[in-house]
Amino acid sequence: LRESLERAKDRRGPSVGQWLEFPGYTLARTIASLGEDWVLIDCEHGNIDDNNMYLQVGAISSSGASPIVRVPAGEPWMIKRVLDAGAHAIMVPMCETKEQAEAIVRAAKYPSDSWPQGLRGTGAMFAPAAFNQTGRDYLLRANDNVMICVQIESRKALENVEEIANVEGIDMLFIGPNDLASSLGYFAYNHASIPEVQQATDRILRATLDAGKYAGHFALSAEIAAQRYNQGFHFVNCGADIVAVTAWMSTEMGTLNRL
Ligand code: 3PY
Repeated sequence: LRESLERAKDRRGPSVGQWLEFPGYTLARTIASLGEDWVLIDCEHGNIDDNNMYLQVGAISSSGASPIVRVPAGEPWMIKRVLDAGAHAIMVPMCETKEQAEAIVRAAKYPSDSWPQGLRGTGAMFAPAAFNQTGRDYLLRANDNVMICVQIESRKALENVEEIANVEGIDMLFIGPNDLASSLGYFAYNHASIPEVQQATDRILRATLDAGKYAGHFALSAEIAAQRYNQGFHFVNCGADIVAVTAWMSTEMGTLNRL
């Protein structure tokens, strides 16, 4: 994951992924074999329970992509389970203040010399395999290897974005454009055409780059993903399972009805 983000930082191509809303080992394995850098398991909005999250993390890592899990909220117990499953990164929705960002970092770090304030408990039985590491190596290196991404997707987060971006341990800021538009008082799906949302997007991107962090943006097509990469973002999805399945099936049904 980090390699793909560094590639994007050098402007040698985006860090690209796909987004899972459906549960299932087989689905995750199939999608993770398409050659993307990462696959995100959405436990905030997707129909993915704890057991399926564990199965999908294993399926994705064994296919050579990085498993990233979006947790339902920034609760330490949720972060712990996801990291113990072997997630290479966590994405936390609705981070709005520097204090919340600091609490997320504490929850994701083992106590160590460089992170004495870390709160993560030891007991990651499955995570080492997801990194091809021994248990000992995982424990020694997880604080450096596991990445922490927070979503900036509300008016309050926007007001505090410079402070959030500078929190030590936060690796990436990711814009959820639908929630951001909604919180700014607009219809979520119109986000791309609303000047105030785009100005907010520019401010978040600038704060992220100024802090030397990675910037991510949600996208549901290759075209939008490319636009966001060309704008300066590093990390973009270019679809989601439910969007792909419904779009393809309804197009085929429409075509058949016209034949
Ligand atoms: C948003 O667009 O608000 C997101 O968080 C993407 O899922």
